[in-house]
Amino acid sequence: MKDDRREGIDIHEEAAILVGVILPSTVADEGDPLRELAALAEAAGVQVAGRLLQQRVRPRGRTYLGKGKVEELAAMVGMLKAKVVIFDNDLSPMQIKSLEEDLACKVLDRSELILDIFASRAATKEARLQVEIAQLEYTAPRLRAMWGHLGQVTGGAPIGVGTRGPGEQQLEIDRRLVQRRAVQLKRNLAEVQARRTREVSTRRDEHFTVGLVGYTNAGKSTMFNGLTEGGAFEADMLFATLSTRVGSWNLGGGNNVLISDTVGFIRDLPHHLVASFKSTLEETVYAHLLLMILDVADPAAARQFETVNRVLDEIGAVNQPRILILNKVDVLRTTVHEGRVPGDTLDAWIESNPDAIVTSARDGEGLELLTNRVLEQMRGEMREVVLEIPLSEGKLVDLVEKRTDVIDRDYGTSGSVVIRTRIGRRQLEVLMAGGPHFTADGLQGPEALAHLWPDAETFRMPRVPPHLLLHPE
Ligand SMILES: Nc1nc2c(ncn2[C@@H]2O[C@H](COP(=O)(O)OP(=O)(O)OP(=O)(O)O)[C@@H](O)[C@H]2O)c(=O)[nH]1
Ligand SMILES: [Mg+2]
Repeated sequence: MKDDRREGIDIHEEAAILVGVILPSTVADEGDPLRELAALAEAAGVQVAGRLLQQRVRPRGRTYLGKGKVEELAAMVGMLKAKVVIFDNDLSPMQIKSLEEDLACKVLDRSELILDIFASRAATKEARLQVEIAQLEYTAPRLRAMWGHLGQVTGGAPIGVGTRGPGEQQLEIDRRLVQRRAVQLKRNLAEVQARRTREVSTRRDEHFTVGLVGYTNAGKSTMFNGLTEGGAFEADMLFATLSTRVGSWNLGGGNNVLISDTVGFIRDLPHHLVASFKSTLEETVYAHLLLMILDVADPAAARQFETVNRVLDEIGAVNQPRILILNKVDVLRTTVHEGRVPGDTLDAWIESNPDAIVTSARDGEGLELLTNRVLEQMRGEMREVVLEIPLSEGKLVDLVEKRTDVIDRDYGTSGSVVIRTRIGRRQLEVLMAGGPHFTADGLQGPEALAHLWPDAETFRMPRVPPHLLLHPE
């Protein structure tokens, strides 16, 4: 039999067999357990030729699958002329090696597939660096033999999944080269990121920033385009967006905010990828407000919601208010999923999240409501306040003049300016985040906020309707 084990392979256009091992701990998508893997495979450009599922109490050590199933799979590979087998489960290096021997074809796991999609989509220098580092770190320790073309190690091209080749004896040298390469890439990335961090923090200081977050394919880019001048790539495939785009969103009445569209989340995102993409997500972490977009028509919406929350926790985006957006409501209206009445689903989400906004980013439905809500959020509840700001804080004075409704001002002789203005709670919060440079009604920082807005509404986190909970408390 011809040996199709990975040797500088390219998985695009290849016939693939998808394999899922369902363990007791597996929280499968409703309906088809391999639905998301199939969508990922499609996004990677693979032709899905067959599927294989097995239920097991625990994975079999050597091959993950049971012995009989491996034989069945080998027969499928031959019959369907498959070139690659893709597992929904994460495999150890040994398991990949054993499976490739038994099946005589390439074997990838879910994380590698995701990395491959990222590698083929990465368009900016930063994204390319991030993906390559993640690939080096995820792939390197699992190599039975490193890719043959060492040129890539120093060449700088992203190393595609499956570019592992033969050369067992090269392993040690390769490992060292990989490490050196990773160090070098991280240094380059650190430079790019330092610049980005400065940009992000400047934007945050000077504007109200809104971050779009959500599961991949939820409609973030479509929403972004609907709210701004557009320009974001939207497509019905997973991970259409890989880098962050920032646009100006006019809320009316001369109020503009900056809104960012970024990479989507997915369950079990390879650990290294999360780490590498931290800076892409920085825009999100530091946004003043998050718009959490949910494809409410997706049968796996509850699980996707939980994933998004988990990733937000992981990257430390936990302090800002979030508005839940129930998107693709047009789909809910026109389809009936597996006997569930769609209206009930929407009602349940709204009941659990009375502040949620129902939208169809595609049709523009709900965007006006969303715009008004964000305007309210941006300003916060308004109060008339007397601010005393040292004249040395020119930038701060400038911001107050530009963004609040100034009633009068007095450039006294004390070295500070006294401004009476109408200002929203959130606006004052943002100004105070810059440091204890001024007083509001004679008070500083949290004291001023507590004094001016004694019963400010605390923010309610969005939540999954109880009956849709996957892990009920
Ligand atoms: N029917 C319907 N389709 C929508 C809606 N919003 C987005 N879509 C479609 O859903 C698909 C994904 O939309 P995107 O905006 O690319 O999704 P995304 O969240 O940016 O996805 P990634 O960039 O892959 O994370 C596209 O085919 C959109 O046309 C909606 O409200 N209704
Ligand atoms: Mg997108």
